[in-house]
Amino acid sequence: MKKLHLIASAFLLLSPLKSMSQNTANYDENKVPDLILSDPFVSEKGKLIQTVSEWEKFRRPEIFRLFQDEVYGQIPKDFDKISFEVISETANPYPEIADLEEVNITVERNGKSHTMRINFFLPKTGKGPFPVILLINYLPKYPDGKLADEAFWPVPELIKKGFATASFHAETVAPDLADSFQNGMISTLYPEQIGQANGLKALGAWGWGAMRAMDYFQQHPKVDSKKSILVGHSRTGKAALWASANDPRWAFTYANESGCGGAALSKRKYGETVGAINRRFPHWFADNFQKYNEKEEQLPLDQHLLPGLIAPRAVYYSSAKGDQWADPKGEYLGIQLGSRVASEIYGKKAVFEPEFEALEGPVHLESVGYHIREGKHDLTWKDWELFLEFWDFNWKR
Ligand code: GTR
Repeated sequence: MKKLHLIASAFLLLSPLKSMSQNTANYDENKVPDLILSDPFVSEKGKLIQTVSEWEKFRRPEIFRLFQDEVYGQIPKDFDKISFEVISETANPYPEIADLEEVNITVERNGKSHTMRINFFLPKTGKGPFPVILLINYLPKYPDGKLADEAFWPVPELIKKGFATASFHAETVAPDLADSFQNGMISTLYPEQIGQANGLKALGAWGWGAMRAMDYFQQHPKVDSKKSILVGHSRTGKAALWASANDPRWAFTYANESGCGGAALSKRKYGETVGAINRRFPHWFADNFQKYNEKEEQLPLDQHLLPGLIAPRAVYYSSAKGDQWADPKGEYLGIQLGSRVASEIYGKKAVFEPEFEALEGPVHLESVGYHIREGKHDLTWKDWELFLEFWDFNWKR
């Protein structure tokens, strides 16, 4: 068994590893270093954190700042005006069961404006207000101009279960490309962020997009925005987690196979590493995150501290056995250790008991949950089904 140390902060130096591809990455548990992880319940000044007010006043802001400055970059909250326009551009693929609202959301700041688009389906049956699921989709938008069969997004199934559901494509907020990610809302609305070592990057921009969608839901008479779920797969799972850490309006956050820089512990260096992700996707994370390429042990935090930023709201992770690049065990440890804020500070019944290797099925607890399934990297109906069981368990309890 690997040793796991929890200390207030850790600065260890190990010999640098070369940049890794999926083929050359480490998949050997024996080569995973002993983990030295910061203790969520000891402040930077060494104070023991035991109560909700100590957590919310001292420790949570410290951890939030570390993620903001060292990992994801800022998500600016200010703007001058937001407006919504429902347009009709695309045929509704599900006219029998759902109404479609294609919504242009226009945000203005300092005399400039950016318009993003959400595609929003509401059940035809029932009066509402409906719980709402938002998926951040990173695949190129509107294949063939149709909204049916959008990847990862099982609209008819969700509608039949009584949810309203929306999606937006990352590129309507910020393109997913290293040389043009700033050409969306970043350069238009927040140009001062460009070049800052902790400035807004693509993951934060997509999270900002989710917040603007929430602005729309909050004023919508048919939406119960208190019953809201933010979902992301893989890169947008990372974005969803950071968005939810920034915006307490999300009741549930579901990150599927979000891997390195999302659910998984960076210090394990298993599968995708900080150096590998920063080199392939230099536009996703804060520039500061590059400091830890091949030096994960120098990170003053790890991803086990992320669920605590969302607590006591619900957070759910999932993995796939065939997705070793995302490090399923590291994802599990991220939520297992991260759930301690829900259980020890907020008193939720959220103690993750089983060891990863002994898991026999989904772990569905009060406000935190996890599953791992067979198969490869993907967001499948099986994932949605298990997540929705977790949702039912938590709302109906
Ligand atoms: C991979 C990347 C992962 C993950 C994935 C995805 O290439 O290495 O971190 O985000 O893409 O988004 O599908």
